[in-house]
Amino acid sequence: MDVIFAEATPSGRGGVSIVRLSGSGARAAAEYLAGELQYPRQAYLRELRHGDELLDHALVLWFEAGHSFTGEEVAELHLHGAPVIVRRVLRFFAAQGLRPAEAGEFTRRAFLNGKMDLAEVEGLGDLLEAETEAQRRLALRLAGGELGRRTERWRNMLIRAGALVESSVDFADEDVPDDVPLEVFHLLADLRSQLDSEISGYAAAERVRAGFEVAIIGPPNAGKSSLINRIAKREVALVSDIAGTTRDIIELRIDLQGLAVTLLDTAGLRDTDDQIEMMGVDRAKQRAMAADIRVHLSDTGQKDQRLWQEGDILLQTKSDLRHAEKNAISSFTGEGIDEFLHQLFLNLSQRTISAGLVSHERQLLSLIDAHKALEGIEGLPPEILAEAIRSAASSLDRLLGRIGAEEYLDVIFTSFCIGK
Ligand SMILES: Nc1nc2c(ncn2[C@@H]2O[C@H](COP(=O)(O)OP(=O)(O)O)[C@@H](O)[C@H]2O)c(=O)[nH]1
Ligand SMILES: [Mg+2]
Repeated sequence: MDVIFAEATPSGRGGVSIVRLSGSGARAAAEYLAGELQYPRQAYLRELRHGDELLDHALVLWFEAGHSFTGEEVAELHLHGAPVIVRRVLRFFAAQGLRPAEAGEFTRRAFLNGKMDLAEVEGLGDLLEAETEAQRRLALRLAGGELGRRTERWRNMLIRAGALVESSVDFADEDVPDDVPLEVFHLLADLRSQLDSEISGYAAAERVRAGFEVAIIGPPNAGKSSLINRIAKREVALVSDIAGTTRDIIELRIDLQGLAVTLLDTAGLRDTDDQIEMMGVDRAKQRAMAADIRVHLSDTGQKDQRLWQEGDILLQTKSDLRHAEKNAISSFTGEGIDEFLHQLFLNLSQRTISAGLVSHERQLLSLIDAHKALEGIEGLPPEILAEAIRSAASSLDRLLGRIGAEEYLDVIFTSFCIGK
C-alpha cells in the first residue's frame, strides 16, 4: 500500500511531536532526512536535513513490516514539539509524493493486516474517548484483545462440536445409526450458557462505556437546578424562584469516582397551561423514565410515586431552612451533597457488577445471532445441526470483523483522529 503520514501526537506545542509514516517505503522516506537507519526498532538521534536545510534534531526509528502497529513498514520521527517544525516535516513528505493519512487510517491498516480484530479496534476507539477510570479499564480490556481470546475459545468449542457431528454424518452411508454423540449437546449447552452470561452483561458494560444517566426530578422550585449548579461548581442551569424556569433538559457530565455520569436537570413536574412548559414537562418525564436512576427532590422529602423505580434516590432539599431527619441536602450550605453523591455512586456501581466485556451494540448483535443459531438444536438431524454450528461460527467471525466488517469500518474510523 502507498505510504501514508501524519502527526501522531496532538497538534500544538509540547515536549515532543511524533510524525509517523506507514507503508512500504516509510523507512526510505525517513532515511532521506535522517541518513541511514541500519537497524529496525532502534532509536537514532539525528539531524534531519533536506539538502542544505536543517529541519530539526530528532529521534528517528523504524519498524519492519510484520512487526509494527499497522503491520506494514513504519517509521517514526520524534521531533521537537513545535507546530512549525511539524508543518515543515509534513510538507517535505507531501512534496515527496507521500499521502497524508485519513482519520483512523493507521488503525484501519492494522485491522486490514490482521494486527487487530474489530473488537480491539472498537476498544481502542473507546480508550481514546475514555474520560473516567471505569471507562479506561473497560476500554483497555477490549483493546487488549480479551474479547477476541474469549471468542477464540467459543470458536474452538464449535469446531470440536462440528467435527463430532461431521463424523456421525460420514457413518450414515454405512447404515450405522447416525446418532449425534451426546458430547456435542453438552458442548453446545455450555457454549450457550457462556454466550448467555456475556449477553446479559451487555447492558451494564454499555453503561460503563457510554456513561450512566441520572435524572434530577421533582416539583418546580424544589431546587433541582441549584443542586446541579452546586455539583458543577458553576452555573450550568438557570436558577430563579419563578416556577417553570427550567424547560429544556440540561446535561451535566461528571466523573463520579471513576464512573461517567450525566446528570439531567429537568423541568419541574407540574400541570400547566403553558404549552412550552408542558412540552418540557413531558420531555422531562420521558427522559426521567429512561434514565438509570431518578433523584426525587422536594422541599418535603416526598417522592413522585408514578416515576419511582427501584434504586432511585429520595432527597429533601433546602435543609438550611428546615430541619430534616435524613437524606437532606442544602445547595446553599453544601450539607448532604457529598453523602448524596456517594449514595449515587453506590447505587450505580452496584449495577456495574454484572458488567461484561461486550459493550457495543454491534458486538451484542453478533453474540445474539450466535446464540440463536444454537437454540432448539436437540434432536436435529446431523446435517442440519452441522449447519447451525457453521452459522454460529460465522456470527462469531462477524463479532471479530473477519467477515462483514466493511459496513462498520467507515462508521468506526470517522470517530478516530488523524494520525491514529
Ligand atoms: N434556602 C435555600 N434555597 C434554595 C436551595 N436550593 C434552591 N433554593 C432556592 O429555591 C428556588 C428554586 O430553585 P431552583 O434551583 O431554580 O429550583 P428548580 O425549579 O427545582 O430548578 C430558588 O430561589 C433557589 O435560590 C437551598 O438549598 N436552600
Ligand atoms: Mg430548574
